[in-house]
Amino acid sequence: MHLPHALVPAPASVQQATAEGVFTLGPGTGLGSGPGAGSAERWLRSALGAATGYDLPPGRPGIDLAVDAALPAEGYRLTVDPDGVRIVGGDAAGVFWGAQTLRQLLGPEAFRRAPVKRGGWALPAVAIADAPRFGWRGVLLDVARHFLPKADVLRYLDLLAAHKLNVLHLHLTDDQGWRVEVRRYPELTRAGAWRERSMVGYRTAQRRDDTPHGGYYTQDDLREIVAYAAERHITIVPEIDVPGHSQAAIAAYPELGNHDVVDTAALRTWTDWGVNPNVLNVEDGTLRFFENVLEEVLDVFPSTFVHLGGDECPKEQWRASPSAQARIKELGLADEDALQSWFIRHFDAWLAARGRRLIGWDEILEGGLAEGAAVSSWRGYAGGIAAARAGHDVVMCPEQQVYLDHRQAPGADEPVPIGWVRSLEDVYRFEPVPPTLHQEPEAAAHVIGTQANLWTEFTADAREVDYRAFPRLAAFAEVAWSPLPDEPAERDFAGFERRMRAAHYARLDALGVEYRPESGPRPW
Ligand code: TNX
Repeated sequence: MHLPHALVPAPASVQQATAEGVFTLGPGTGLGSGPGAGSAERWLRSALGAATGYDLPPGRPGIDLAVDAALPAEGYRLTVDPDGVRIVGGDAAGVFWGAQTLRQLLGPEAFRRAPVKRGGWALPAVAIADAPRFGWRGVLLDVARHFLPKADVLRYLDLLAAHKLNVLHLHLTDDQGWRVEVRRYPELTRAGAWRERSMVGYRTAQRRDDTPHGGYYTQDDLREIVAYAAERHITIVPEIDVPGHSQAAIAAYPELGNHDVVDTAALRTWTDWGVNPNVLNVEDGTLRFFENVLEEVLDVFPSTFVHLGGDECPKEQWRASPSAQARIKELGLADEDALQSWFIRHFDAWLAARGRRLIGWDEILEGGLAEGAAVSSWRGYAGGIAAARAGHDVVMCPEQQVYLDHRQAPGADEPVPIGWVRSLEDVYRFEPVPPTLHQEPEAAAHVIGTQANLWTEFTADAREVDYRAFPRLAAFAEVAWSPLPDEPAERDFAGFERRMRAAHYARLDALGVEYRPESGPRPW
Protein backbone atom coordinates (compact mmCIF):
# COMPACT_ATOMS: atom_id res chain seq x y z
CA MET A 1 0.00 0.00 0.00
CA HIS A 2 1.37 3.38 -0.94
CA LEU A 3 0.81 5.94 1.79
CA PRO A 4 1.58 9.48 0.82
CA HIS A 5 2.95 12.02 3.30
CA ALA A 6 4.74 9.42 5.42
CA LEU A 7 2.13 9.61 8.17
CA VAL A 8 2.82 7.58 11.36
CA PRO A 9 0.67 5.90 12.52
CA ALA A 10 -0.86 5.25 9.11
CA PRO A 11 -4.40 6.65 8.85
CA ALA A 12 -7.30 4.43 7.84
CA SER A 13 -7.65 6.25 4.50
CA VAL A 14 -5.74 8.96 2.64
CA GLN A 15 -6.95 10.35 -0.64
CA GLN A 16 -5.18 12.91 -2.70
CA ALA A 17 -8.06 15.31 -3.12
CA THR A 18 -9.21 15.82 -6.66
CA ALA A 19 -8.96 19.56 -6.13
CA GLU A 20 -5.61 20.67 -7.42
CA GLY A 21 -3.35 22.82 -5.44
CA VAL A 22 -2.06 23.56 -2.03
CA PHE A 23 -2.92 25.63 0.98
CA THR A 24 -0.06 27.63 2.36
CA LEU A 25 0.09 28.54 6.02
CA GLY A 26 1.18 32.13 6.40
CA PRO A 27 1.27 35.05 8.83
CA GLY A 28 -2.39 35.79 8.04
CA THR A 29 -3.69 32.28 8.63
CA GLY A 30 -6.41 32.02 11.25
CA LEU A 31 -7.31 29.16 13.56
CA GLY A 32 -10.72 28.65 15.07
CA SER A 33 -12.86 25.95 16.58
CA GLY A 34 -16.46 25.09 17.27
CA PRO A 35 -17.82 23.77 20.58
CA GLY A 36 -15.83 20.89 22.04
CA ALA A 37 -12.68 21.36 19.96
CA GLY A 38 -10.88 23.77 22.29
CA SER A 39 -8.08 21.42 23.35
CA ALA A 40 -7.02 20.85 19.74
CA GLU A 41 -7.17 24.59 19.07
CA ARG A 42 -5.00 25.39 22.10
CA TRP A 43 -2.50 22.69 21.23
CA LEU A 44 -2.27 23.68 17.55
CA ARG A 45 -1.85 27.36 18.36
CA SER A 46 0.94 26.59 20.74
CA ALA A 47 2.73 23.90 18.67
CA LEU A 48 2.35 25.43 15.21
CA GLY A 49 2.64 28.95 16.59
CA ALA A 50 6.05 28.09 18.04
CA ALA A 51 7.30 26.29 14.94
CA THR A 52 6.10 28.89 12.42
CA GLY A 53 6.23 32.09 14.43
CA TYR A 54 2.64 32.87 13.36
CA ASP A 55 -0.05 33.97 15.80
CA LEU A 56 -2.84 31.91 14.22
CA PRO A 57 -5.56 34.22 15.60
CA PRO A 58 -9.20 33.16 15.85
CA GLY A 59 -11.85 34.69 13.59
CA ARG A 60 -9.88 34.53 10.36
CA PRO A 61 -10.01 31.90 7.63
CA GLY A 62 -7.38 29.17 7.63
CA ILE A 63 -7.66 26.21 9.96
CA ASP A 64 -11.11 25.29 11.14
CA LEU A 65 -11.86 22.68 13.83
CA ALA A 66 -15.20 21.14 14.75
CA VAL A 67 -16.85 18.17 16.43
CA ASP A 68 -19.45 16.04 14.68
CA ALA A 69 -20.73 13.25 16.90
CA ALA A 70 -21.71 11.25 13.81
CA LEU A 71 -18.04 10.34 13.34
CA PRO A 72 -16.51 7.49 15.36
CA ALA A 73 -15.07 8.05 18.83
CA GLU A 74 -11.56 9.50 18.54
CA GLY A 75 -11.95 9.49 14.75
CA TYR A 76 -11.57 12.49 12.47
CA ARG A 77 -11.73 13.76 8.91
CA LEU A 78 -9.04 16.13 7.76
CA THR A 79 -9.36 17.94 4.45
CA VAL A 80 -6.97 20.40 2.87
CA ASP A 81 -7.96 22.42 -0.18
CA PRO A 82 -6.69 25.75 -1.49
CA ASP A 83 -9.06 27.61 0.88
CA GLY A 84 -7.75 26.03 4.05
CA VAL A 85 -7.77 23.12 6.43
CA ARG A 86 -10.79 21.57 8.08
CA ILE A 87 -10.63 18.97 10.83
CA VAL A 88 -13.85 17.40 12.06
CA GLY A 89 -13.60 14.93 14.93
CA GLY A 90 -16.09 12.48 16.36
CA ASP A 91 -15.27 14.03 19.74
CA ALA A 92 -12.69 16.38 21.22
CA ALA A 93 -10.06 13.62 21.14
CA GLY A 94 -10.74 12.98 17.45
CA VAL A 95 -10.12 16.65 16.61
CA PHE A 96 -6.92 16.50 18.65
CA TRP A 97 -5.62 13.42 16.81
CA GLY A 98 -6.50 15.16 13.54
CA ALA A 99 -4.43 18.13 14.70
CA GLN A 100 -1.50 15.76 15.26
CA THR A 101 -1.87 14.54 11.67
CA LEU A 102 -1.91 18.13 10.46
CA ARG A 103 1.45 18.79 12.11
CA GLN A 104 2.90 15.74 10.37
CA LEU A 105 1.62 17.03 7.00
CA LEU A 106 3.49 20.30 7.54
CA GLY A 107 6.88 18.60 7.62
CA PRO A 108 9.55 17.91 10.25
CA GLU A 109 10.21 21.63 10.83
CA ALA A 110 6.71 21.86 12.30
CA PHE A 111 8.00 19.76 15.22
CA ARG A 112 10.52 22.39 16.31
CA ARG A 113 9.84 24.86 19.09
CA ALA A 114 11.02 27.93 17.25
CA PRO A 115 11.04 28.76 13.53
CA VAL A 116 14.04 27.54 11.55
CA LYS A 117 12.69 28.48 8.13
CA ARG A 118 10.74 31.36 6.61
CA GLY A 119 7.51 30.62 4.81
CA GLY A 120 7.09 27.55 2.75
CA TRP A 121 4.47 25.95 4.99
CA ALA A 122 2.64 24.43 2.04
CA LEU A 123 0.07 21.71 2.59
CA PRO A 124 -0.95 19.43 -0.25
CA ALA A 125 -4.65 19.07 -1.01
CA VAL A 126 -5.69 15.87 0.70
CA ALA A 127 -8.65 14.12 2.33
CA ILE A 128 -7.97 11.85 5.30
CA ALA A 129 -10.52 9.73 7.16
CA ASP A 130 -9.19 8.08 10.25
CA ALA A 131 -10.14 6.37 13.52
CA PRO A 132 -8.24 4.15 15.97
CA ARG A 133 -8.46 0.38 16.00
CA PHE A 134 -8.21 0.20 19.81
CA GLY A 135 -9.48 2.49 22.55
CA TRP A 136 -6.57 1.63 24.92
CA ARG A 137 -3.29 2.49 23.24
CA GLY A 138 -0.97 2.38 26.16
CA VAL A 139 2.60 2.68 27.30
CA LEU A 140 3.90 1.66 30.71
CA LEU A 141 6.63 3.74 32.21
CA ASP A 142 8.36 2.23 35.25
CA VAL A 143 9.26 5.25 37.35
CA ALA A 144 9.85 3.02 40.40
CA ARG A 145 13.09 1.28 39.40
CA HIS A 146 14.51 4.58 38.22
CA PHE A 147 12.74 7.78 39.05
CA LEU A 148 11.94 9.96 36.05
CA PRO A 149 11.63 13.62 37.02
CA LYS A 150 8.32 15.35 36.38
CA ALA A 151 9.62 17.45 33.49
CA ASP A 152 10.65 14.28 31.66
CA VAL A 153 7.23 12.71 32.21
CA LEU A 154 5.56 15.80 30.72
CA ARG A 155 7.84 15.62 27.70
CA TYR A 156 7.08 11.93 27.34
CA LEU A 157 3.35 12.76 27.28
CA ASP A 158 3.99 15.05 24.32
CA LEU A 159 5.74 12.18 22.56
CA LEU A 160 2.81 9.85 23.26
CA ALA A 161 0.38 12.43 21.89
CA ALA A 162 2.48 12.82 18.74
CA HIS A 163 1.95 9.08 18.16
CA LYS A 164 -1.79 9.08 19.02
CA LEU A 165 -1.16 6.93 22.10
CA ASN A 166 -3.72 7.63 24.80
CA VAL A 167 -2.84 5.76 28.01
CA LEU A 168 0.22 6.27 30.20
CA HIS A 169 0.39 3.50 32.78
CA LEU A 170 2.62 4.85 35.53
CA HIS A 171 4.24 2.08 37.57
CA LEU A 172 4.56 4.16 40.74
CA THR A 173 5.66 1.63 43.34
CA ASP A 174 7.98 -1.34 43.52
CA ASP A 175 10.59 -2.98 45.74
CA GLN A 176 13.14 -0.37 44.69
CA GLY A 177 11.12 2.77 45.24
CA TRP A 178 7.81 4.37 46.23
CA ARG A 179 7.18 7.41 44.03
CA VAL A 180 3.83 8.89 45.07
CA GLU A 181 3.33 11.21 48.01
CA VAL A 182 0.77 9.84 50.49
CA ARG A 183 0.00 12.52 53.05
CA ARG A 184 -1.23 10.11 55.67
CA TYR A 185 1.92 7.95 55.47
CA PRO A 186 4.92 10.26 54.96
CA GLU A 187 7.47 7.48 55.55
CA LEU A 188 6.46 5.94 52.20
CA THR A 189 8.36 8.68 50.43
CA ARG A 190 10.71 9.77 53.24
CA ALA A 191 12.22 6.29 53.44
CA GLY A 192 10.63 4.39 50.54
CA ALA A 193 11.52 6.84 47.76
CA TRP A 194 15.25 6.42 48.29
CA ARG A 195 17.74 3.60 48.10
CA GLU A 196 21.33 3.51 49.18
CA ARG A 197 22.71 2.72 45.79
CA SER A 198 21.53 1.87 42.35
CA MET A 199 22.37 -1.02 40.14
CA VAL A 200 22.31 0.10 36.57
CA GLY A 201 23.96 -2.23 34.12
CA TYR A 202 24.28 0.09 31.19
CA ARG A 203 26.39 -1.74 28.59
CA THR A 204 28.01 -3.94 31.20
CA ALA A 205 25.34 -5.97 32.89
CA GLN A 206 24.96 -5.44 36.60
CA ARG A 207 27.29 -2.54 37.08
CA ARG A 208 27.00 -1.37 40.64
CA ASP A 209 26.66 2.30 41.13
CA ASP A 210 27.15 3.37 44.69
CA THR A 211 25.37 6.70 44.38
CA PRO A 212 22.06 6.80 46.20
CA HIS A 213 19.03 6.98 43.95
CA GLY A 214 15.52 8.28 44.45
CA GLY A 215 12.81 10.83 44.00
CA TYR A 216 9.03 11.06 44.11
CA TYR A 217 6.13 13.10 42.82
CA THR A 218 4.09 15.25 45.16
CA GLN A 219 0.35 15.03 44.76
CA ASP A 220 0.41 18.42 43.07
CA ASP A 221 3.07 17.16 40.63
CA LEU A 222 0.79 14.26 39.80
CA ARG A 223 -2.27 16.50 39.46
CA GLU A 224 -0.26 18.57 37.00
CA ILE A 225 0.77 15.43 35.07
CA VAL A 226 -2.85 14.21 35.01
CA ALA A 227 -4.13 17.56 33.74
CA TYR A 228 -1.36 17.92 31.17
CA ALA A 229 -2.19 14.43 29.92
CA ALA A 230 -5.94 15.11 29.87
CA GLU A 231 -5.39 18.23 27.74
CA ARG A 232 -3.73 15.81 25.28
CA HIS A 233 -6.51 13.20 25.59
CA ILE A 234 -4.23 10.83 27.46
CA THR A 235 -5.38 8.99 30.58
CA ILE A 236 -2.88 8.33 33.35
CA VAL A 237 -3.49 4.89 34.88
CA PRO A 238 -1.67 4.74 38.23
CA GLU A 239 -0.23 1.46 39.46
CA ILE A 240 0.23 0.64 43.13
CA ASP A 241 1.78 -2.83 42.94
CA VAL A 242 0.51 -5.22 45.67
CA PRO A 243 0.94 -7.67 47.38
CA GLY A 244 4.35 -8.45 45.81
CA HIS A 245 6.91 -5.89 44.63
CA SER A 246 6.34 -4.09 47.92
CA GLN A 247 9.67 -3.96 49.74
CA ALA A 248 9.92 -0.16 49.56
CA ALA A 249 6.58 0.13 51.39
CA ILE A 250 7.65 -2.49 53.94
CA ALA A 251 10.97 -0.70 54.47
CA ALA A 252 8.97 2.42 55.31
CA TYR A 253 6.34 0.64 57.45
CA PRO A 254 7.71 -2.73 58.67
CA GLU A 255 4.31 -3.73 60.06
CA LEU A 256 3.14 -4.23 56.43
CA GLY A 257 5.49 -7.18 55.91
CA ASN A 258 5.43 -10.72 57.23
CA HIS A 259 7.01 -9.70 60.54
CA ASP A 260 6.05 -13.00 62.13
CA VAL A 261 8.59 -14.78 59.91
CA VAL A 262 11.15 -12.15 58.89
CA ASP A 263 12.72 -9.18 60.62
CA THR A 264 10.96 -6.60 58.49
CA ALA A 265 12.34 -3.75 60.61
CA ALA A 266 15.76 -4.52 59.12
CA LEU A 267 14.56 -4.18 55.52
CA ARG A 268 15.61 -1.24 53.37
CA THR A 269 14.39 -0.14 49.96
CA TRP A 270 15.75 -2.86 47.70
CA THR A 271 18.98 -2.28 45.76
CA ASP A 272 18.72 -5.35 43.56
CA TRP A 273 16.51 -6.46 40.65
CA GLY A 274 14.34 -9.52 40.33
CA VAL A 275 11.48 -11.18 42.14
CA ASN A 276 11.56 -10.29 45.81
CA PRO A 277 10.36 -12.64 48.60
CA ASN A 278 9.35 -9.78 50.92
CA VAL A 279 5.66 -9.40 50.23
CA LEU A 280 2.82 -7.76 52.16
CA ASN A 281 1.10 -9.59 54.97
CA VAL A 282 -2.66 -10.14 54.81
CA GLU A 283 -3.61 -8.62 58.14
CA ASP A 284 -6.56 -6.27 58.55
CA GLY A 285 -4.17 -3.41 59.27
CA THR A 286 -2.52 -3.86 55.88
CA LEU A 287 -5.84 -3.84 54.07
CA ARG A 288 -6.79 -0.62 55.89
CA PHE A 289 -3.39 0.90 55.13
CA PHE A 290 -3.76 0.34 51.40
CA GLU A 291 -7.37 1.51 51.42
CA ASN A 292 -6.09 4.74 52.91
CA VAL A 293 -3.32 4.93 50.32
CA LEU A 294 -5.82 4.33 47.53
CA GLU A 295 -8.18 6.93 48.95
CA GLU A 296 -5.49 9.52 48.24
CA VAL A 297 -4.56 7.94 44.90
CA LEU A 298 -8.18 8.13 43.70
CA ASP A 299 -8.30 11.75 44.71
CA VAL A 300 -5.37 12.52 42.40
CA PHE A 301 -6.12 10.20 39.46
CA PRO A 302 -9.59 10.38 37.87
CA SER A 303 -8.94 7.34 35.66
CA THR A 304 -11.64 4.65 35.75
CA PHE A 305 -8.96 1.96 35.83
CA VAL A 306 -6.59 1.68 38.76
CA HIS A 307 -3.78 -0.86 38.40
CA LEU A 308 -3.01 -2.90 41.51
CA GLY A 309 -0.22 -5.03 40.09
CA GLY A 310 -0.60 -8.52 41.48
CA ASP A 311 2.42 -9.84 39.59
CA GLU A 312 5.29 -11.97 40.83
CA CYS A 313 4.16 -12.45 44.41
CA PRO A 314 6.20 -15.35 45.86
CA LYS A 315 4.21 -17.26 48.43
CA GLU A 316 7.02 -18.61 50.67
CA GLN A 317 6.48 -16.11 53.45
CA TRP A 318 2.73 -16.74 53.48
CA ARG A 319 3.42 -20.47 53.66
CA ALA A 320 5.60 -19.90 56.73
CA SER A 321 3.58 -17.14 58.37
CA PRO A 322 1.19 -18.17 61.17
CA SER A 323 -0.96 -15.11 60.55
CA ALA A 324 -1.27 -15.81 56.80
CA GLN A 325 -2.10 -19.45 57.54
CA ALA A 326 -4.70 -18.36 60.09
CA ARG A 327 -6.25 -16.14 57.42
CA ILE A 328 -6.39 -19.05 54.96
CA LYS A 329 -8.14 -21.15 57.61
CA GLU A 330 -10.52 -18.45 58.69
CA LEU A 331 -11.62 -17.88 55.08
CA GLY A 332 -11.67 -21.58 54.19
CA LEU A 333 -9.31 -21.02 51.26
CA ALA A 334 -7.56 -23.78 49.31
CA ASP A 335 -4.05 -22.36 49.26
CA GLU A 336 -1.83 -19.27 49.05
CA ASP A 337 -2.88 -18.55 45.45
CA ALA A 338 -6.42 -18.30 46.70
CA LEU A 339 -5.18 -15.99 49.42
CA GLN A 340 -3.71 -13.61 46.86
CA SER A 341 -6.92 -13.82 44.90
CA TRP A 342 -8.86 -12.92 48.06
CA PHE A 343 -6.55 -9.95 48.65
CA ILE A 344 -7.08 -8.64 45.09
CA ARG A 345 -10.83 -9.29 45.24
CA HIS A 346 -11.01 -7.18 48.37
CA PHE A 347 -9.65 -4.20 46.47
CA ASP A 348 -11.70 -4.99 43.38
CA ALA A 349 -14.85 -4.61 45.46
CA TRP A 350 -13.41 -1.58 47.26
CA LEU A 351 -12.68 0.16 43.93
CA ALA A 352 -16.02 -0.86 42.42
CA ALA A 353 -17.82 0.72 45.38
CA ARG A 354 -16.10 3.97 44.40
CA GLY A 355 -16.99 3.75 40.73
CA ARG A 356 -13.55 2.57 39.65
CA ARG A 357 -12.27 -0.63 38.09
CA LEU A 358 -9.32 -2.78 39.02
CA ILE A 359 -6.79 -3.88 36.45
CA GLY A 360 -3.93 -6.21 37.30
CA TRP A 361 -1.19 -8.36 35.76
CA ASP A 362 -2.26 -11.78 34.52
CA GLU A 363 -1.17 -13.50 37.76
CA ILE A 364 -4.44 -12.22 39.22
CA LEU A 365 -6.12 -15.04 37.27
CA GLU A 366 -4.51 -17.57 39.61
CA GLY A 367 -6.87 -18.58 42.35
CA GLY A 368 -9.83 -16.96 40.59
CA LEU A 369 -10.30 -13.58 38.94
CA ALA A 370 -12.03 -10.80 40.81
CA GLU A 371 -15.46 -10.02 39.43
CA GLY A 372 -14.93 -6.72 37.67
CA ALA A 373 -11.20 -6.97 37.10
CA ALA A 374 -9.45 -6.35 33.82
CA VAL A 375 -6.15 -8.03 32.96
CA SER A 376 -2.83 -6.81 31.57
CA SER A 377 -1.63 -9.94 29.78
CA TRP A 378 2.16 -9.81 30.01
CA ARG A 379 3.43 -13.40 30.18
CA GLY A 380 2.12 -14.05 26.67
CA TYR A 381 -1.39 -14.25 25.24
CA ALA A 382 -2.65 -17.14 27.39
CA GLY A 383 -3.77 -15.12 30.40
CA GLY A 384 -5.44 -12.57 28.18
CA ILE A 385 -7.24 -15.23 26.15
CA ALA A 386 -8.53 -16.96 29.30
CA ALA A 387 -9.66 -13.66 30.80
CA ALA A 388 -11.37 -12.52 27.58
CA ARG A 389 -13.22 -15.84 27.30
CA ALA A 390 -14.42 -15.38 30.86
CA GLY A 391 -15.81 -11.98 29.89
CA HIS A 392 -13.08 -9.78 31.37
CA ASP A 393 -11.51 -6.88 29.56
CA VAL A 394 -7.92 -7.38 28.49
CA VAL A 395 -4.97 -5.22 27.52
CA MET A 396 -2.51 -7.30 25.52
CA CYS A 397 1.12 -6.52 26.36
CA PRO A 398 3.07 -9.80 25.98
CA GLU A 399 6.72 -9.53 26.93
CA GLN A 400 7.56 -11.71 23.92
CA GLN A 401 6.74 -8.79 21.63
CA VAL A 402 6.24 -5.43 23.26
CA TYR A 403 8.66 -5.16 26.19
CA LEU A 404 10.73 -2.11 25.44
CA ASP A 405 13.29 -2.94 28.14
CA HIS A 406 14.36 -5.89 26.01
CA ARG A 407 17.19 -5.26 23.59
CA GLN A 408 16.49 -3.91 20.09
CA ALA A 409 19.25 -5.82 18.31
CA PRO A 410 21.46 -8.81 19.12
CA GLY A 411 24.83 -7.04 18.99
CA ALA A 412 27.08 -7.24 22.03
CA ASP A 413 27.32 -3.45 21.94
CA GLU A 414 23.58 -3.12 22.42
CA PRO A 415 23.19 -1.34 25.74
CA VAL A 416 20.30 -3.42 27.03
CA PRO A 417 21.52 -6.35 29.02
CA ILE A 418 18.03 -7.66 29.81
CA GLY A 419 16.51 -10.56 27.96
CA TRP A 420 15.70 -11.17 24.40
CA VAL A 421 15.66 -9.21 21.17
CA ARG A 422 12.49 -7.28 20.37
CA SER A 423 13.40 -5.57 17.13
CA LEU A 424 11.53 -2.74 15.45
CA GLU A 425 10.08 -5.32 13.07
CA ASP A 426 9.03 -7.62 15.94
CA VAL A 427 7.10 -4.77 17.52
CA TYR A 428 5.63 -3.75 14.16
CA ARG A 429 4.41 -7.29 13.51
CA PHE A 430 2.79 -7.67 16.93
CA GLU A 431 -0.91 -8.53 16.64
CA PRO A 432 -2.91 -7.80 19.83
CA VAL A 433 -5.78 -10.13 18.92
CA PRO A 434 -4.36 -13.65 18.64
CA PRO A 435 -5.66 -15.93 15.84
CA THR A 436 -7.41 -18.24 18.31
CA LEU A 437 -9.79 -15.40 19.14
CA HIS A 438 -10.65 -14.66 15.51
CA GLN A 439 -13.46 -17.24 15.61
CA GLU A 440 -14.71 -15.89 18.95
CA PRO A 441 -15.92 -12.36 18.32
CA GLU A 442 -17.39 -11.96 21.80
CA ALA A 443 -14.12 -12.80 23.49
CA ALA A 444 -12.13 -10.79 20.93
CA ALA A 445 -14.24 -7.73 21.77
CA HIS A 446 -12.87 -7.93 25.31
CA VAL A 447 -9.40 -7.09 24.00
CA ILE A 448 -9.88 -3.41 24.67
CA GLY A 449 -6.37 -2.53 23.66
CA THR A 450 -2.70 -3.01 23.83
CA GLN A 451 0.29 -1.65 25.64
CA ALA A 452 4.07 -1.51 25.30
CA ASN A 453 5.90 -1.73 28.62
CA LEU A 454 9.12 0.05 29.45
CA TRP A 455 10.65 -1.30 32.66
CA THR A 456 13.64 0.63 33.85
CA GLU A 457 15.95 -1.65 35.78
CA PHE A 458 18.60 -0.82 33.20
CA THR A 459 17.33 2.57 32.12
CA ALA A 460 18.54 5.29 34.41
CA ASP A 461 17.36 8.54 32.83
CA ALA A 462 15.30 10.22 30.13
CA ARG A 463 18.03 9.88 27.54
CA GLU A 464 18.03 6.13 27.97
CA VAL A 465 14.23 6.07 28.00
CA ASP A 466 14.31 7.72 24.57
CA TYR A 467 16.76 5.13 23.33
CA ARG A 468 14.62 2.19 24.48
CA ALA A 469 11.29 3.69 23.51
CA PHE A 470 12.10 4.94 20.04
CA PRO A 471 11.72 4.14 17.24
CA ARG A 472 9.83 1.11 18.59
CA LEU A 473 6.96 3.21 19.97
CA ALA A 474 6.35 4.53 16.44
CA ALA A 475 5.88 0.92 15.29
CA PHE A 476 3.74 0.16 18.32
CA ALA A 477 1.57 3.23 17.66
CA GLU A 478 0.70 1.79 14.29
CA VAL A 479 -0.19 -1.58 15.84
CA ALA A 480 -2.50 0.14 18.30
CA TRP A 481 -4.03 2.74 15.98
CA SER A 482 -4.02 1.63 12.34
CA PRO A 483 -6.49 -0.84 10.85
CA LEU A 484 -5.24 -4.27 9.86
CA PRO A 485 -4.97 -4.62 6.10
CA ASP A 486 -7.55 -7.01 4.60
CA GLU A 487 -6.46 -10.62 4.76
CA PRO A 488 -4.32 -12.21 3.48
CA ALA A 489 -2.26 -9.04 3.32
CA GLU A 490 0.02 -8.42 6.27
CA ARG A 491 1.23 -5.20 7.74
CA ASP A 492 3.80 -3.76 5.35
CA PHE A 493 7.00 -3.37 7.35
CA ALA A 494 9.00 -2.19 4.33
CA GLY A 495 6.43 0.53 3.76
CA PHE A 496 6.63 1.53 7.43
CA GLU A 497 10.42 1.76 7.18
CA ARG A 498 10.07 3.95 4.09
CA ARG A 499 7.80 6.34 5.99
CA MET A 500 10.20 6.37 8.92
CA ARG A 501 13.09 7.30 6.63
CA ALA A 502 11.09 9.74 4.52
CA ALA A 503 9.92 11.83 7.45
CA HIS A 504 9.38 10.26 10.84
CA TYR A 505 13.01 10.01 11.95
CA ALA A 506 13.33 13.66 10.96
CA ARG A 507 10.26 14.51 13.07
CA LEU A 508 11.81 12.73 16.05
CA ASP A 509 15.08 14.59 15.42
CA ALA A 510 13.21 17.89 15.40
CA LEU A 511 11.58 16.95 18.71
CA GLY A 512 14.98 16.10 20.15
CA VAL A 513 14.23 12.40 20.65
CA GLU A 514 17.38 10.32 21.01
CA TYR A 515 16.03 7.19 19.35
CA ARG A 516 18.14 4.18 18.51
CA PRO A 517 19.57 4.98 15.06
CA GLU A 518 19.18 2.40 12.30
CA SER A 519 22.95 2.27 12.04
CA GLY A 520 23.32 0.87 15.55
CA PRO A 521 23.67 1.86 19.17
CA ARG A 522 24.54 5.34 20.25
CA PRO A 523 28.10 5.74 21.45
CA TRP A 524 27.20 7.10 24.90
C1 TNX B 1 8.58 -8.64 34.87
S1 TNX B 1 5.97 -7.45 33.73
C2 TNX B 1 7.97 -7.74 35.71
C3 TNX B 1 8.66 -6.48 36.03
C4 TNX B 1 10.06 -6.46 35.46
C5 TNX B 1 10.03 -6.98 34.04
C6 TNX B 1 11.33 -6.92 33.32
C7 TNX B 1 5.68 -7.60 35.21
C8 TNX B 1 4.29 -7.54 35.56
N1 TNX B 1 6.67 -7.83 36.11
O1 TNX B 1 8.68 -6.29 37.41
O2 TNX B 1 10.51 -5.14 35.47
O3 TNX B 1 9.60 -8.32 34.07
O4 TNX B 1 11.17 -7.19 31.96
